[in-house]
Amino acid sequence: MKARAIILKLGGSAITVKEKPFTANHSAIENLAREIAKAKVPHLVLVHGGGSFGHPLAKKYAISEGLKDPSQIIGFSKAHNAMTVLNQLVVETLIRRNIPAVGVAPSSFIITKSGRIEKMDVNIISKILEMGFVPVLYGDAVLDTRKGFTILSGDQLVASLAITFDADRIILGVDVDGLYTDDPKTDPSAKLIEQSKLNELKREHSWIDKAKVTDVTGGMRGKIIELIPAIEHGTRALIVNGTKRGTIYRALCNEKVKGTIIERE
Ligand code: IP8
Repeated sequence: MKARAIILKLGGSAITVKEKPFTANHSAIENLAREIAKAKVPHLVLVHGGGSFGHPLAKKYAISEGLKDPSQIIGFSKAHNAMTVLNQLVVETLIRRNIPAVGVAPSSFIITKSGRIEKMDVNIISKILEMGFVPVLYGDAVLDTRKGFTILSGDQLVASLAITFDADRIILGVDVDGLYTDDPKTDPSAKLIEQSKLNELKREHSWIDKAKVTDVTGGMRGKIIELIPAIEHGTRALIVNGTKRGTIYRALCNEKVKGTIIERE
């Protein structure tokens, strides 16, 4: 039987130094590349976030709000370009580990409508996977049929790819151990939710159903909300700490690992 795809998202918080604009966390990228190389999983799709490359420019030029003023146009180019720089860094590090990585710009095959993916030409990604390459995509500044342009988050992209490729699992590598009952960075009594069925999660955490994707930008809650369509489709989501050594390797190999697993049933 053909192995189902695994979609691995390397969060911007795990691969860049968030508080320092345009600063990559080289040692973290090196570690991740080593673990990905060691795990050798077939049909792997990589997606990375923007971290301190894409986000400062996206914010400065209000790219998510769409084209409202001509002064934003150069900002779209800058935000997209910053992401290609980070992507190149990630791809080069993977290639050094002998992983046949191929960077693909989401803005070259995706168009959104009011911030949501409207058209996605996945033929190239299918062919890349079929040939045994590892496509490396990212959250990007993309064109939008209503707003002119916007920011497509890596999380929305991950869910959409998981559905398109009927992925076995999504692994989100972030800078905390998983989904907590509260923000563990500000609330030390927050507890890690280790395993959850989507319905239980929705029952216990009202923010999941009530919030609209657009109201919850970024943060763990925004990520979970983005993943819901893929989980409903039947893809398991695993949220782990991508900054802890060995975690991504174990998650890729389907070994037990500290984190949050969310599944349909
Ligand atoms: O870090 C956003 O991707 P994310 C990418 O996955 C840009 O939300 C360009 C800010």
